[in-house]
Amino acid sequence: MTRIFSGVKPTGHLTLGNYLGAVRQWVAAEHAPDEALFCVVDLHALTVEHEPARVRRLSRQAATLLLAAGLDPQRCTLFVQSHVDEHTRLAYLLECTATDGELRRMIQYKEKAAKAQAAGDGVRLSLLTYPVLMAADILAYRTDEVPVGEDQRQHVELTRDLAVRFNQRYGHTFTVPRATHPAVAARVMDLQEPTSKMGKSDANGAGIVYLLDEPGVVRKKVMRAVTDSGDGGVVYDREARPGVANLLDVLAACTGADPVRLAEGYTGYGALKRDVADAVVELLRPVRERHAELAADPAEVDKVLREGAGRARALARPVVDRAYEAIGLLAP
Ligand code: AQP
Repeated sequence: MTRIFSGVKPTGHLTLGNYLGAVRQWVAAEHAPDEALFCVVDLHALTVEHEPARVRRLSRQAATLLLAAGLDPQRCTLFVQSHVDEHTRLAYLLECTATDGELRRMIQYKEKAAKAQAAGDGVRLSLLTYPVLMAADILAYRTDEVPVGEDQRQHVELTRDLAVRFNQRYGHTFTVPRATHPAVAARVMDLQEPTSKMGKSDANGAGIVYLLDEPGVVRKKVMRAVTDSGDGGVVYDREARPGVANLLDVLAACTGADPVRLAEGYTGYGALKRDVADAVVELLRPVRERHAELAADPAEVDKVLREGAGRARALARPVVDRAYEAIGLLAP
């Protein structure tokens, strides 16, 4: 049986990028005969400037949205990272396995550290070490597959390196996981800045479609999406025409069609944008509706998270205990 693990950071409201790049794969995975664990990785949200009450609110909202998107607590384990101490226990051992140099090479660290410095904020040490905590999240469950968007490729590579290194030094302890990405829309771009990823913590919401945006707001954002200059018509070219390629990718992901073939059906951007807006509104409609129902009963969501944490802890504890013993620590 394949074991699947993935997570989402409560750093903002979930976006279309999160949905197409990750969450939709998670929902599909729980219907396969696999064992799947999904996590609101709240500790990762503390690596940049944060407001405590907002992180708490967004954590419950993310869990509610994951349920609304179709995760079924009878088929998967849904929990909050900070509820399972094994993640931080294991992270320390992996910090003793990773090197400063390999963490400083992480693209997200470089980008976010530069952003924090530009804003006059200090760069939190946890921003540097967070990929190690992410490795612990994954390795604690002897995960086989990590369904993520393209932007997480480098972090999963690091996780693999750490698993291999730990196993070689201290004896076989961890499964070496692999990342999986959707065939299209593995990297949904910002509608206003189509050379940058659509990220939920970005300041300018105009280029970001949030899962809970009203249909009218979704339409406005899509219709105002930046397209590319040039009179080459509608063609799929990610390098030369990133804005149009992004819209085609989103439409392809919503309809199951091929983005290159889709481009052949359009002569102008207006019709393309209208179709993208319709498709996204329809894709998100059931998620918004279900979210409204679930959000009315937060105690039920909290119960799912509590039970999920119990199941997760039971899986992670023996793996982390084994790692403690393997690395040379005396059992209590
Ligand atoms: N634009 C995207 N396209 C495809 N997949 C995406 N993911 C995120 N953005 C896109 C995937 O969604 C999962 C959860 O993402 P996350 O919570 O780790 O990160 P985020 O939504 O991108 O939020 P932030 O705070 O803006 O973080 P940074 O800037 O650090 O990425 C992941 O599987 C991710 O790949």
